[in-house]
Amino acid sequence: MRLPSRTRVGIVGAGPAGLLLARLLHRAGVDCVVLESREREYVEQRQRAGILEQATVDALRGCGAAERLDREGLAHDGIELRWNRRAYRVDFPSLTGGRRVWVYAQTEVVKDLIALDLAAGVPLAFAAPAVAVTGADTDRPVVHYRHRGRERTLACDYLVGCDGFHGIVRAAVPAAARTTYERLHPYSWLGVLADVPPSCDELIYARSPRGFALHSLRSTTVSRLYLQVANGTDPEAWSDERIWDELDNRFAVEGDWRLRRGPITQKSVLPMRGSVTAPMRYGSVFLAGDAAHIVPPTGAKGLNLAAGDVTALGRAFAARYADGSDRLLAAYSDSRLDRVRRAQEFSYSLTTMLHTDPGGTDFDARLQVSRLERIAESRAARAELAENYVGPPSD
Ligand code: RFL
Ligand code: PHB
Repeated sequence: MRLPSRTRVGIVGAGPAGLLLARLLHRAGVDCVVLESREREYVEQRQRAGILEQATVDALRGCGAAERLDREGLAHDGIELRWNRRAYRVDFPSLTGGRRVWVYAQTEVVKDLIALDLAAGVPLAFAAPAVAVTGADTDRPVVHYRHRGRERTLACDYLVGCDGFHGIVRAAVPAAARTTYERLHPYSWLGVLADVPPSCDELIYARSPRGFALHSLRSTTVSRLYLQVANGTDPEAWSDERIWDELDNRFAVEGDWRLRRGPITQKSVLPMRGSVTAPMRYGSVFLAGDAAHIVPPTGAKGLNLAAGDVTALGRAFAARYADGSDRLLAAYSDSRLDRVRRAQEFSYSLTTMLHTDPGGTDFDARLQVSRLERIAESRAARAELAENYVGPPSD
């Protein structure tokens, strides 16, 4: 594929944010170019999110990217909370006016979007790392990147950093023009993928004195499980048997529920952090998705926030090129930061309710149990959890 040296919207990063934005822009007739540092195979296999909110599903449907999701995605109407050997189900539709979530892996969203973008002829280059941005404060930002052994440039009207937490676009905004707000939690997740049918119909979030555990799934034959571990944990220090024993212990519940065991095919450790960079716009440069904000994965919000950001940007660029209106572009940062703050608060509150703080005391543990019991007792507390979990209705 020949890559143009100029375009209207330059996009750095072909994760869900960059790929969905490219799809939306293509449908709106706005030229764009996507530069991705990794190979296609790597991007398509990277294990990450599993839960899509209604608004994300609607956004994918709205741009014709949900054909396989509608066939293979699993609609989920609730989650189970566990603590003190007790299980409690939170039902979403009855608490949120009918909303629910979908289990459809990020790997599959990414595969679907790559296939559609390439079939539509969107210039999407893999193994093309952006190395620098110049002219961020002008109306002609330029991305410098490498491709097939050559140094190249892409001049754009607008540049969107969809290059994740470790990307380079955020760093192109002068330090004095941005502020990053951050909270690193004193624990991480050990995430595993196992070739075994899920042991539950719905996700299980468990608080135990030994730490948090989550049972999720990728399909009817593949389970996805997470364990709270100490920061700096080496995944190889955890044998399969130790992982299953620890999961058994943390999910323990009255009654005859059993955790199915099977071969573990992948293990990785991820730190738990909340981070927001504001504003999300500087001159002609915009930040979207993990490039602008990270949430601890407990609330399953990261991918959904990324999709929300680019849905707003797609609309704003469409308006800009249809009738010259900058109104939506001007509103982007403030309106998205409102949403991001809500998701941060929810993710923080779920995280701190369910994880064992290594510096915490019995007092803190009792407060956590009290918060869980309040959810079981009060419809209002359940509705608060459910509304945040399923996310806002699509607009
Ligand atoms: P991504 O997916 O990190 O994509 C960024 C892309 O940019 C590329 N890149 C560059 N390309 C060119 N030049 C450069 N200099 C570049 N630097 C980087 C990278 O290679 C990459 O392809 O960011 P994006 O698109 O904003 O998407 C965000 C989501 O990936 C992320 O928020 C979620 O995965 C978070 N998350 C979850 N979110 C949910 O909504 N629901 C979940 O259930 C959920 N579970 C999770 C998660 C994240 C996890 N991890 C591993 C962090 C579970 C886990 C375990
Ligand atoms: C996942 O399936 O990877 C997953 C599900 C729910 C979360 C986090 C991760 O809260």
